[in-house]
Amino acid sequence: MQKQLVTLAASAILSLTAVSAQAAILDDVKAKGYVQCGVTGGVPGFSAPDSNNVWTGLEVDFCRAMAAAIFNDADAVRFTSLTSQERFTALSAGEVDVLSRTTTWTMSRDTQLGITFVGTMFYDGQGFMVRKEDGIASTLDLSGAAICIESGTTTELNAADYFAANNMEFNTVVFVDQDEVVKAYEDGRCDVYTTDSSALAAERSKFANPDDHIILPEIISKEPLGPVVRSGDSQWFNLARWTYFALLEAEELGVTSANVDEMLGSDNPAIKRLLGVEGDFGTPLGVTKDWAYQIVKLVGNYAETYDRNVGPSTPIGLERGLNALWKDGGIQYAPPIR
Ligand SMILES: N[C@@H](CCC(=O)N[C@@H](CS)C(=O)NCC(=O)O)C(=O)O
Repeated sequence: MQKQLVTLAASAILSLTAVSAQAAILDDVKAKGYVQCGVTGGVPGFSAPDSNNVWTGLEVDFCRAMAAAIFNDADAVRFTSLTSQERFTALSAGEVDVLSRTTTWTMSRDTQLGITFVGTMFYDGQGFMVRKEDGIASTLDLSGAAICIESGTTTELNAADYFAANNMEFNTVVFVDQDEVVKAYEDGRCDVYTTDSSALAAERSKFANPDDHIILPEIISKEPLGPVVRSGDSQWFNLARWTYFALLEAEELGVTSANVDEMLGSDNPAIKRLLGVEGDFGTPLGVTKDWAYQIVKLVGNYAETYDRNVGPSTPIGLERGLNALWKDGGIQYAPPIR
């Protein structure tokens, strides 16, 4: 009997803790008035400060979209630059509310660090860059070459696997900071620079002579990049996850920042639900029913953020590829809002 009481008391404490943990982050964010967003030190197109020190990029837009949903103000975000090595500790320690930083969703990260991946904002894969003048045509020609790599990344692990699997000599030069990696490659201390292929394109766009460098054709890994939150707060997780889905759903339904006001009058029931004209899908997330309207109005849909940050007309120049919506041959897919 006594044992049962103790067990009951323990489970009551546990569920109380779970309830308070559940509401904590959104309440804190509302109280302080902004979302603290963990980003890179600067990867153009993904998260980088522009010439006026304003953060822009696909990953930045995700945080801006969360702020739009919470505050009707996409600028209610502050950014913290984090290296690959420090990013997970910063998130676990509560230094940031969400991490939106070229971060690959892997099983050990998702299950062993007290953090939870929200979704895949960008399907990527690891590639290799070399100097054109070196005449290298394939990653299989890289045995023994000096390879510049950032530490604390999947990049290191994938490259080690790939070289071992192909019986190639693995010779790395490892740095904590991305700028050091790129500088070492530019200074000729390494023959090869390897990272997520989107970031190779982003870095190459910053080089003095981008055409002197080529990205080899092989992609050696899956790098699903997405936002991450602390585990144990389902309200905050749901808000993050449905912010991502709302960006996709808006694209799928043809709702853009330019036409969203007009779309308020649409007869399409899916558009009415997305924009909060019919039903209330915001209150259960802890925000108002026009949460997705605010996201689209203030940030745009997924295609808009993709196109202005990393798309073919930007210096990064990435086709949609896997990141197209499912109905256009890609794998970006949002469950229905209903
Ligand atoms: N996606 C990989 C690599 C992430 C990564 O750190 N990439 C580098 C190259 S793009 C980066 O973002 N560096 C930015 C920085 O260190 O500020 C991972 O999650 O481990």
